[in-house]
Amino acid sequence: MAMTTLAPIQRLRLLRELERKVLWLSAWTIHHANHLRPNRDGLKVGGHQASCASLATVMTALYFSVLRPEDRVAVKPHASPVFHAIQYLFGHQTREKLERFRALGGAQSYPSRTKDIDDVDFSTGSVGLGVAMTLFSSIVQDYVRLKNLGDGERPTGRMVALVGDAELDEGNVFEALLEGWKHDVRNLWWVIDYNRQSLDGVVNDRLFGRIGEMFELVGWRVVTLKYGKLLETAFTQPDGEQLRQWIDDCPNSLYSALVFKGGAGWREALTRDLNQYPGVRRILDQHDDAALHRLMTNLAGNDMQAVLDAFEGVNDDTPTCFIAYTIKGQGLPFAGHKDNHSGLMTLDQMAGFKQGMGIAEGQEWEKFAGLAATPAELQPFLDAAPFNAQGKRRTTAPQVAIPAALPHPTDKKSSTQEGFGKILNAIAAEDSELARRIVTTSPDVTVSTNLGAWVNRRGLWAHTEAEDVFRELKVVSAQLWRKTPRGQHIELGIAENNLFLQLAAMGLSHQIFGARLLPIGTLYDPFIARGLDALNYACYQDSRFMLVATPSGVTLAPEGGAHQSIHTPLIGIGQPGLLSYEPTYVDELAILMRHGFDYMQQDKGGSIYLRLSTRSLPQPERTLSAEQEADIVNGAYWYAAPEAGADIAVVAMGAVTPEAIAAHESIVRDFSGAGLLVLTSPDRLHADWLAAQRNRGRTAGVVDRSASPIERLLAPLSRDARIVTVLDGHPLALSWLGSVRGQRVVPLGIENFGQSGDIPDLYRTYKLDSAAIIDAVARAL
Ligand SMILES: Cc1ncc(C[n+]2csc(CCOP(=O)(O)OP(=O)(O)O)c2C)c(N)n1
Ligand SMILES: [Mg+2]
Repeated sequence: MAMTTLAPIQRLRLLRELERKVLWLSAWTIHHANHLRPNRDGLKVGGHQASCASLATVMTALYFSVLRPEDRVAVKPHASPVFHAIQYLFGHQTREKLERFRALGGAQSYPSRTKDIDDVDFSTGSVGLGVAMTLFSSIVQDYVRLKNLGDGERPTGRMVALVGDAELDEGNVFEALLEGWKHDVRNLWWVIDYNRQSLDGVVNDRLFGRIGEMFELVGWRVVTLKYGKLLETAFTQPDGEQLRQWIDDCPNSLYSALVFKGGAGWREALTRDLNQYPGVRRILDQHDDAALHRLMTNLAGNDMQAVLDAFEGVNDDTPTCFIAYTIKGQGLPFAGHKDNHSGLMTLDQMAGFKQGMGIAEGQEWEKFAGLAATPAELQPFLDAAPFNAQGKRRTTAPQVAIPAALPHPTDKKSSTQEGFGKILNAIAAEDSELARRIVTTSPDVTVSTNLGAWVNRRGLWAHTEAEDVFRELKVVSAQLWRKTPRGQHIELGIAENNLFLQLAAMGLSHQIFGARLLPIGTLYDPFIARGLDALNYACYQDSRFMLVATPSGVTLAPEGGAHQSIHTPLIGIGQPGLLSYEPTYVDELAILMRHGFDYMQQDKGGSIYLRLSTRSLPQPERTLSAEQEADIVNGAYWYAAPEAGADIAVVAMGAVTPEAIAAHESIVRDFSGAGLLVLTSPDRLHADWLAAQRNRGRTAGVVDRSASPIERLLAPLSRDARIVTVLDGHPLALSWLGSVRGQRVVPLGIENFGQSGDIPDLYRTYKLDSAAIIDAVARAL
C-alpha cells in the first residue's frame, strides 16, 4: 500500500490510530519507568506524561506523513517519550531501551544525538536552545548549499522545532529570531505547543497575540491552529458564534480548570453564561457530558485533520510559526490541571487508561494492540512513511586534509591574538581545501579579535551579493566588507549565545548536511560566560569547532574588571567535549591550531578552545623539534629544564610567562638547577593524568609513575620539590599539579575582579609579577 494510493480519509483514519498508540506508548514508557522497575535509590524517575500528550497529534502527523528525509527536527525536550514511541513504531527503537527509559543505557530523558540510537537530529534539554538551533542550522544549510560543499544534490530540508509555549520565555529565542531576520532565514518551521501551561502553572492570557506579532515583525508567517473540526462545525450552527466568542474570551485558567473538571463542568459554565441563546441550549441538549467534553476540548493542535491541513497548507520556504492550541495532558486523567507538568498517572488511573485504550494485560508493548485498524493496514503505512524513504538520515563527510604545518609569522614581538590573525590571513591567501572549509563567525568582535584580514580576503557571507558601500564611495577603510554567497564569514550581532548556537550548528554540518566545515568563532574571553549554556549545549551534541577567546585575564589591562576573565581556564578544564589551550608564543599557537583542525575531525576528537591575549611578547627564536611540538600538543614543555633532583620549579602559562622567565633567571642564581615549565594546556595534562591513573588500576603489580605527560615532566624534580605556578586566571587551574607527585605548590593567579591599569601596575597588584613569583618561591621554602 503506497502512500500515493491511500485515500485521504484512509490516511486520516490510520494517523488517528497511530496517534492513540503514540499517546499510549509515551504514557506507558513513563509509567513503566516510575512504577514497574525496581527503584534502588528512592528517587522519582519522572517523565512528563501531560507534556507528551499535548504534542502527540502534531508529532504523529509530522513523522508518519508530513516530514521528508531531508527535514531536521528539534523535539521539545520533555516530549522525548513521544519521539521514542514513534521511532519504536518505525522499528528504529527497541523495546529494551523503552523499558529502560531514564535508566543507564536506556532511551534518554531528553532526545540525545549522541546517546540515543533512534536518529535524533538535534539534542534538546535546556529549553529554548534546541529551538534556536534549528534557525542557525537553516543558515548552515543555505551556506553549504550555495557553495556546493555537500555530497552532491540534496533537497533543501525544513528545520523544524517543536516548541513548548513556555520555552518562548527564554530570551535566547528572540535573540535568534532577530539574527535570523538579518540573515533572511528560510525553511524554518516552529510549531508551538500552545497548551498555555508551563511547569509551575497557567501562562498569561493573550500572551500569544504579542508573540504572533513578534514573529510577523521579523518576517515570519504565523499560522494559528485554534479550533478543531468539531468546534468549527458547532460554530456554524445557530448561535454558534456565541459559543466561539465565549471560548475566545475564556481566561486560560478557567479553560484549563474546566478541561480538568469535564462535561458537567462545561455544562454548568455554559448554562450560566449563555443560557439566553436557544442555539447554545440546543448544542448542550444534543451532547451528553462525554460528548460535550470532547467538543469543548477539540482544539486544532489536537485535531489530526486540522494539523494536517495546517502543515500541508505551507508550501514555500518562508519561515513559519504554527501556533497550535493544545491541551496539556489531552486524553489523560489530569488533562488541563495546572499542576500536571510532573504529574504521573497513579496505578488506578493507568489501569483505567489502559482499559480505555483496549490494551490487554501483557500487551502493553505490542505495536498495534488495542487499535481498530489491522496490522496489515498499519505496518505498510509505517513502512511507506516518506520520512524514512532514504533509510539512514545521518550523513557523513570526508575529512579535510590538514597540512603538516600551518604558515606562521616570525615577528620578533607579537601577541597570540595578532599571531592568530596572521595565521588565518596566511591560510586565506592559499587556494587550499583547508581554506575552503574554514568558516568564521563572530558576535560583532570580528575586527577586535583580529579576524579582519581573513574577512578581507574571504568576504562576508550572505544569500545575495551586496557591495561594500564605503568602498564604492571610496571611503578609506581597512575592512572590505563585501557580502556574497561565496563569503566565508558569518557576521553576527552582539549576542554570544547566538555565537555558540551558530557554532553548534556549523560544527554538526558533516552529520546533518553531509558537508565538512571547519568553523572558527571568536569572542572576548570573559563573554564565554554569557553564552555558557549554549557552549555546553554545543559540546553536549558533540559539535566540532574552534573557539578563539581573546583578550583574556587582567592582561587586557586598561579595560579593567568588567572585561576581565577569571575562571575561564576552569571552564576549559571542566567542560567535556572542549579541549582548551592557552599558548604563550605564536609558534605554539600555529601548532595548536593545526592540531585543532585535525582534532575537530576525529571520531574521538572534540572542539577546541584557544585562550589568547593582546599582550605583545618577545618571541623565542627557535625551531621546534617534533618532540617539542608533541609536548606543546600534550600540554607542557620545559622552557628551562631542571637538573635531576632539583628542589624548585616555576610553572607558567600564557601572557605572564615573561614574568616567570625573569623570576626564574633570578631564582637559578640561588637554586641552580631550578626548572621553568611552560604550560599550554592544563586541561589536556589533567585529563591524561587522570586517564593514566585509571588505567594503572588495571595492570596489576606494575606501577608506572610516568604514564602521563605531566608525570614524566615532573619526574626529574626531587620528591619534595616546591612548585610555584602562575597564570592570568584562577590559580586553581594549576594548583592540582601538586597532587601529581605529592609536591608542594604555591599557586599564583587571579581570584578577584580587577582594576583598570597598565600591566606593570596590575601584575604587581595581583601578584603576578616576577617579584611575586620570587617571593612565592621563598615562601614555599
Ligand atoms: C533552561 C531550562 N530551564 C528550566 C527547565 C525546566 N523545565 C523543563 S520543562 C519546563 C516548562 C516547560 O513548559 P512548556 O515549554 O510550556 O512545555 P509543556 O510541558 O507545557 O509542553 C521547565 C521550566 C529546563 N528544562 N531548561
Ligand atoms: Mg506549555
